[in-house]
Amino acid sequence: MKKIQVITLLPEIFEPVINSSMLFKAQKIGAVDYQLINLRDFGIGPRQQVDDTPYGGGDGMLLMIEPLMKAVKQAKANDPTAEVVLMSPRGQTFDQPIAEQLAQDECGLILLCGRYEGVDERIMSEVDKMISIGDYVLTGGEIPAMTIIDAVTRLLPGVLGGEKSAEIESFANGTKMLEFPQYTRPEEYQGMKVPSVLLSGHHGEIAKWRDNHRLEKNTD
Ligand code: 4HQ
Repeated sequence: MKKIQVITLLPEIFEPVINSSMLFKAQKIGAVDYQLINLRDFGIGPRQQVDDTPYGGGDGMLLMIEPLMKAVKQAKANDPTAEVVLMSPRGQTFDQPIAEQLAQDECGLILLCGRYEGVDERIMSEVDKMISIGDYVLTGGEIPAMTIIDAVTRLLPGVLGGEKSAEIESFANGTKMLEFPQYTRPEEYQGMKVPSVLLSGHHGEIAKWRDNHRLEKNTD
């Protein structure tokens, strides 16, 4: 069972994602356990403050070290061997091999989601790695964390059902190939026909056609 804890100011936005079909099923079969930790619960004072202005000046607010540290400590108490991952544009860019590695690792995950202009740098003393989902600036680490949760969970044993996926899907052979074109009913729609070989029942011919029609990644 893969344990994934998420530290966030917006735990509620994870609910519809982790309760959607594939991720819900993954929990049901015991492949994964998600735990949402609300950073606000570790806020300071009567207002449960979690953010403050940066020393030295500058725009926006930073998440303060004290609430971050308390939240991470609690997550580590729940799962002492878990790896702490900070969502950050400074991190390694997330890809399928990283997803596979995270899915295979025995240890749990603690996904730390920043908001505002980021986190007090001193939290790095608790962070094992940083992951970025790409070179663009988001308002928070929640969408990156959901991306990792989705990509990792579907790779856990039993989740996709059968032994499907791995070989057939994109990236599986290490080359950046996308899937072959696929069709379902009807055989003809507004004059657009399904390639006849796919209706032929000749498995060898179908495999050959699919291999010849794999769509290469668009690099423009
Ligand atoms: N962030 N991949 C969270 C990102 C980001 C990304 C900027 C991280 C804002 C608060 N995270 N801070 N790209 O844009 O992971």
